[in-house]
Amino acid sequence: VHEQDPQPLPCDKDALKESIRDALIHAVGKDPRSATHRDWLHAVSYAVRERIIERRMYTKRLFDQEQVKRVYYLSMEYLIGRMLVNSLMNLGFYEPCCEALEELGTNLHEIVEMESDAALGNGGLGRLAACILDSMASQCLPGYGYGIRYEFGMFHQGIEHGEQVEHPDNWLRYGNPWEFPRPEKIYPVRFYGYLVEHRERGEPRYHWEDGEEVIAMAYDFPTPGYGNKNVNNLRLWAAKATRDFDLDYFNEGDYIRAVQEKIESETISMVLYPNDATAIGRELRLKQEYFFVSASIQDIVFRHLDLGHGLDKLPEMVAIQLNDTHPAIAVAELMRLLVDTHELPWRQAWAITQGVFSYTNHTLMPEALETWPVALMERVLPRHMQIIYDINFHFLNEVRHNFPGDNDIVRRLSIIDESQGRQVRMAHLAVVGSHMVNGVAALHTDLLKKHLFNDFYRLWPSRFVSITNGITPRLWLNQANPDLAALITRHIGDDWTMDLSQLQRLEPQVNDAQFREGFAQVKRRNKEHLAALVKQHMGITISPDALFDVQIKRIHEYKRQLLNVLHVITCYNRVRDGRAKEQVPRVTLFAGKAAPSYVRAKQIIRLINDVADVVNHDPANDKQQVIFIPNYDVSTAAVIIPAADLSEQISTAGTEASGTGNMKLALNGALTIGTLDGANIEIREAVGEDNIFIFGMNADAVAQLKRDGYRPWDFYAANEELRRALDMIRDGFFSPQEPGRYHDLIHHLLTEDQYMVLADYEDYVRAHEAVDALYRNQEAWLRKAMLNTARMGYFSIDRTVMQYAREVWGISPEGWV
Ligand code: DL6
Repeated sequence: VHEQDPQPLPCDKDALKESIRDALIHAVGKDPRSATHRDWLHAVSYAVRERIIERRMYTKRLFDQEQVKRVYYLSMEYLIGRMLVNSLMNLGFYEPCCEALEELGTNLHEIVEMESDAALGNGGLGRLAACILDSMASQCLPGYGYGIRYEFGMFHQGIEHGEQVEHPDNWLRYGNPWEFPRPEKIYPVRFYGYLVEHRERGEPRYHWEDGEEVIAMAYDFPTPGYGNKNVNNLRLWAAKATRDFDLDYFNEGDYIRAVQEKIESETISMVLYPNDATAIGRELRLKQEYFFVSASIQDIVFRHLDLGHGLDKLPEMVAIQLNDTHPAIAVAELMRLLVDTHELPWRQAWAITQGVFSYTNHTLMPEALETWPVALMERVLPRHMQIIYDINFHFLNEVRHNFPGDNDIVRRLSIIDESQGRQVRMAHLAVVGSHMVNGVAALHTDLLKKHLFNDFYRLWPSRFVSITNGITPRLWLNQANPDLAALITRHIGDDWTMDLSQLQRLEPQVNDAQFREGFAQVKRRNKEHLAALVKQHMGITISPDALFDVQIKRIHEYKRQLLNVLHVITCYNRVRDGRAKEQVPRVTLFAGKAAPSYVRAKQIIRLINDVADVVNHDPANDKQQVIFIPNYDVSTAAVIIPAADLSEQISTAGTEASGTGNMKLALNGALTIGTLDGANIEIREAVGEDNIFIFGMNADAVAQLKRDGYRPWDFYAANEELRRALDMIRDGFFSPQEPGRYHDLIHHLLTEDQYMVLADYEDYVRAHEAVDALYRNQEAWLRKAMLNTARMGYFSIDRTVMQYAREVWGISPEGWV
């Protein structure tokens, strides 16, 4: 604290009350007597952010002074959710703030509902980025996030006549108290244009000229850590026109044309592409990627130099993590800055670049792997294309040296894919430009080494590590499930919030009837809470006595919501046949968005709703309800997860890189029914195989069946219940007004069934019978649910981040403050 600094603002109830009232009048401009919930929301947020920004300044000074190595996380997506309660809990202001608001005649629970989710991401990848930011701040690690300040985040999903309709997410409409615009923090970003070559001291040098220049302007989102005074920063870039109006056009009297250029530049950061697990391949997407990468790399280099370090010290002071390949162009951008702007020799620049970057792969799915046509790259980023050629030239020389005479491996490893038009393989650029590459679960990393990156692995085995994903216990247990958090804290204290392995101390409590009772009551209340939400938003009454069977995630064929639907129909048929005596009453809950252009995923949503319509309205069916909760987002997840009994993690083995919903649900005491895919394998190891329902083929069996020639028809022919369910869908039983609605879907399943739904059906139904049997014994179920919670400590994001810190970023707790 410097002498001239003001005293830090006090954080007791009275001080908060004063600040809130002051903010309401002076910042929001409202009379307390007529203020709405939204006005109060903004007033509280301003009162809280004043205190956050103070801590941010101290944190920055400390990191500068201590000359710490900084970590920069580059991600196209951050799925943050609401910020007020998270900030209050991290800062320890939650209780005093509740009291302050009570005294001001309002109530925190009501006003938080007015806050929009910051939904700047699609799913797992973006949520992981948000968890990593929380962990870095909470563990006092000097970690900065960089991304895009999308004007429109993930679309709002409506369901009309059973179908998904997309509405724009205008999350900034009422202003955003959590961001600090930095109009002075701007960087130019160039696109298109051409290169001018000249020679300096015999060396060729390039000038990238003309084209289109856009300004990237910073918006800072300070991110407070939990239970400490550390506040890190997430810097998101917005695109601004270089000149607000093109003066030439303006002077010529063409006012509209003058404004048009401004609008076109600013579209770059306008909207998040709502695609999960598919590469987009659009020019605007490439521009988004380069836009935020260029601004971030310029900012990182500027800060490094500003702190007085030489460029040779970059790898010592800076680690940059590439969250998937979306920011992979950063490798070429740093090379451009080092070679063209700072005039470093190529070899030195390359050593620095490789020393700085590391890359996380999040998918094996071929359709998600980014490639860009060389022609497009040449046009949009001519200098980068040239740098990529040079990187590839040096790299392929190394390959030839290591595998003399093997031209095939050269072709396979090349950054340029020549097989179907010339394409830049962004994953190859990321691997070549990084010193470490990681997968996000043990199986996933294994498959990366065996298949996708096998040649790279043979070349550089020590470059590959596995770092299993994690989740933040601050949001996914402490905040989302306050009653369970309080129960746990009463028994083992609250150290678990920062050391989740402490949960194992709950294991002995499994034999304590009182604890079991407490655990059961918490689950019951959470189910009532979810039932109230379903009633409020959908007008449907569901009974908390039923088993809540939950599948919440993006709608995608590989995640196999269809398998779940087939089981629902099978159970329904058993009810109709009077063969459902053993079945426990169930509510099968689905939630998730489909990419707007993904026709089959949207059809799956429609099918779920069609099946729900029939099953829920059959008066003879007292065993089943099917619910599709619209607009799945972080806030909805925080209500569903604590209420779940059963967690559906049923992707085809070898397709889900890790999953993180599986972790959130198990931590909150849901039992998993799942395949041996992604992190499910490690969850099984952690919770014990008696406490999880595993079914279906493993990744080897899937690969074998594919090699042998998979014939889904054989499975259809061999299983009567499966046949009946598929026939009902195909023949319009669930869509009588349009009997042919699902012809194509069923035809596809019977002829292709790429994700082997039919092959895993029988074992899935068997596993569900085991679920029913266990659920009938409530005490046995409860014990297993508690063991799940007690044994999930390993899946804390703090463990994940610590592993990155030590194994990838080259920093250890001793290295930061
Ligand atoms: O690593 C976070 C998350 C994993 O848990 C999911 O299994 C995986 O599907 C997801 N990957 C993507 C891929 N997008 N791209 N590219 O979202 O990452």
